[in-house]
Amino acid sequence: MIKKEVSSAFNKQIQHELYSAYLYLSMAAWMHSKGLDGMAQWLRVQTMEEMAHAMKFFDHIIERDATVELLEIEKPPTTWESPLEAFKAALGHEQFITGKINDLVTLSNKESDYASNSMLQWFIDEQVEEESTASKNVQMLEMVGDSGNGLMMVDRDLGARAFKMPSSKDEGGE
Ligand code: OFO
Repeated sequence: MIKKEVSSAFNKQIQHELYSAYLYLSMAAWMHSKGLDGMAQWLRVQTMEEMAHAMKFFDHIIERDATVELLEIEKPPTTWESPLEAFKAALGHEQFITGKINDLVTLSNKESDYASNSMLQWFIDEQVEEESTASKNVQMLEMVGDSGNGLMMVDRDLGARAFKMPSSKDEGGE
């Protein structure tokens, strides 16, 4: 059985992960509206990864005999000044999520909840990857600046991303 304080914090994290999915889906919609279908594809895959993250917390709560309570999801922004600004916002959001995961680790340590702590280690590693990928996208877009050709190349590159369905609860995607 999981302590109430931990399960409440995990329910809150489901909300954060679902907001991440919502945010990236909104960015994908905006990219499509600008004809940047490759960047939209990358963000659509990211949306599915975020859903998988939310489901990891969902499953953990259920497995520990507690109750999932879905909380309200805020409306995300719908427009950005440029693809660069959108990806900068994505990086800032990932840094925010890393802070939330770190807080959960601190809580699980305080409560001596070793099972939760073990599950959270996957997220610690995942956030390193999430921030690194988001940061690379920002760097690429900063490099191409206003070049239409450069933007098209980045669009093609990001469009190659495909979603890998997690094969077990220990895998959350690529
Ligand atoms: Fe769930 O890692 Fe991004 O937000």
